[in-house]
Amino acid sequence: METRESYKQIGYSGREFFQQQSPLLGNQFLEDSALIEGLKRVLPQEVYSSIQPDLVQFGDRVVKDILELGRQSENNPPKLIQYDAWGKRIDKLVIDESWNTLKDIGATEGLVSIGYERKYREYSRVYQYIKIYLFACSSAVQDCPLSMTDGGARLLELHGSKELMQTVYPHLTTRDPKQFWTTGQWMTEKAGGSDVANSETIAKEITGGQCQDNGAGIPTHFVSGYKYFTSATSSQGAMILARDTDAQGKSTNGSRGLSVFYVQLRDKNTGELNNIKIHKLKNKFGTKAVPTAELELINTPGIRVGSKGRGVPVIASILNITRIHNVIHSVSTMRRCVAIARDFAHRRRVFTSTLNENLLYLSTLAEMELEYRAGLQFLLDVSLLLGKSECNSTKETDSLLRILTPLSKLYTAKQSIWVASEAMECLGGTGYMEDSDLPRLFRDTQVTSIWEGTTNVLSMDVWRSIKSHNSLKYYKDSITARISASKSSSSSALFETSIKLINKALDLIERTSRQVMEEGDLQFAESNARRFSYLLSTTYMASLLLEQAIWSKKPVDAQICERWCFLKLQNAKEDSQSIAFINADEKWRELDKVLALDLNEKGEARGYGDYCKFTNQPRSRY
Ligand code: MFK
Repeated sequence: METRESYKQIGYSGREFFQQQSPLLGNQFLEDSALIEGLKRVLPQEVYSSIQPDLVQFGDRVVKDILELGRQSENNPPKLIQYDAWGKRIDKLVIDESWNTLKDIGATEGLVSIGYERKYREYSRVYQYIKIYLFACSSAVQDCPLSMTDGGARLLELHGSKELMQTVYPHLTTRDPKQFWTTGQWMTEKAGGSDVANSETIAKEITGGQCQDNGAGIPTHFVSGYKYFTSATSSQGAMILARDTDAQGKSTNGSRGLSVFYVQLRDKNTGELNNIKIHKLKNKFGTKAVPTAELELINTPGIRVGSKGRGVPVIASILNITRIHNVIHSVSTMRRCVAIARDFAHRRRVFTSTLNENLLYLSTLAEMELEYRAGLQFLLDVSLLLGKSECNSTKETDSLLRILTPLSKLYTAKQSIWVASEAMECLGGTGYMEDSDLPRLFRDTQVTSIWEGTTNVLSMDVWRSIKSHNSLKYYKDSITARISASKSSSSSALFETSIKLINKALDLIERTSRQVMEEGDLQFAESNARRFSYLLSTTYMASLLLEQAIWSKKPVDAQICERWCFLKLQNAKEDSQSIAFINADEKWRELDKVLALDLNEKGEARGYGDYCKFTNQPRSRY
């Protein structure tokens, strides 16, 4: 194929030097075969046909203007100017215009609104979240404020007063960029991150009309306290956790004393902060364009949302949304990393061949792609469940969503960190260089295992969901339903090994949960919580890959499911040690190639080259 760049360049000395071509990216929807197949499975045909053109246009934008804006935002991170030349405290946040433009794009593309317009009923969430998935890695993590805005809209829908639904909700769910607001979620304090029961921020009831309508309605409380991490401080509003105090200053300890308050950050006329001092912008490992601050609220007017003392369950309605956004970001990172490493495989010649013929490179890339595909299935599944739960809540859907939200969040975060790290290695020394963009992707996804609850905190939340929602029953039911479907499928013979391994994993899950739930072995539960969550996640993902294979009827999808089970569920065998070597026979190596290069049925590779095969447009530098 013709290439735009030559492998050779003439140096100033007149000598010829080798010049490596950089990887390119094409339309991020059209080149994502696993996504297209997955969407076709989970969506009714008419919904898929209706949204497909929008996904095609957006898949193009995310490697063009959006990518450029994201890069600009990264290169111009936010700054805080605390004092003016005359010593007056101003706490001015200086935000690059590109960041605001990305927010505007978020509005016009419907990245929050699609989920609330519900044009496609329970399928709306899948549509919305796949758009954000396309956006995330190009957007300098603009998906962070959008995720909290999404959570804020859901919180208002569930717990907001009529007034807040009229004043704030329309701003969070509009497509008009001039009207669009984002909201933050301010929980974390120095004394309480995971353990929010230690929160010190207080809220005093306002009496006697001391406060005027500030754009969101008449404030009910003055909120005071120190918040240690406030993501997206450029937002217009925030949902804040604070402790109610009475006139004598008395309050209830623990999480039962907490409520949620909506705060309007800036004065609607002057644009100045409403009794808020920004003490510093956080010096973070990644997400550099996101203005995360440490700040103090000093009698900041707020409006209580939801019932008094129910702050944790009320704010959990945000957490349960933002945790799914975490899944989106993690899966998006895996996909972007694989896309870069795949294109590079076709361009990089080492030893005697290009990397697309190097067995070891293919094997590594195949494992990365496998992680991505399993993560993608998890994302599609929880997005659909969320849509179902919102449109037609049932005990089964809600309980399943309750356990799968922490599971998908904690597992995909770890997957993406591994995949991003491998992708850097795939590009060798250049992958470690800042301008290769791989370090940014790595740093930005490292936080997904910390944001919105660490792996350990979420593993304990899984046990909580089993206890409070009987969620393990619905979890097991959904897996056994897929196993039953595979048995009645015309290609059932292809699934035998997978089913054997899934059943073994289910046995181990059963024994573990019995030891905890029936024998009350809480120390065993706590010390094994992370291992148990991983087992629950990998087993569930195996069942989703099985469902995809049953649907597609493609033998290669059955092999992909089997590969996953083999690599991830072997440890479910009581006696097994992890296998040191795999019998990588011809069949195994062939699947490596299919996964690594995304070969179609004719054996043609996808996702590489100078021109996108689907649009004939030049592919973009990422
Ligand atoms: C691109 C992606 C962008 C992501 C956004 C980035 C922004 C980043 C900003 C942040 O990181 S914000 C900080 C996030 N912080 C956390 O996620 C806190 C982690 N800690 C937990 O999740 C703890 O488990 C929790 C604070 C919930 C524990 O609180 P408690 O009060 O000690 O728990 P408890 O007593 O078990 O639960 C209190 C109530 O809440 C119970 O209801 P009931 O009173 O009716 O029994 C629980 O059932 C309910 N609850 C807890 N977790 C829930 C929940 N309800 C529904 N869903 C949940 N997940």
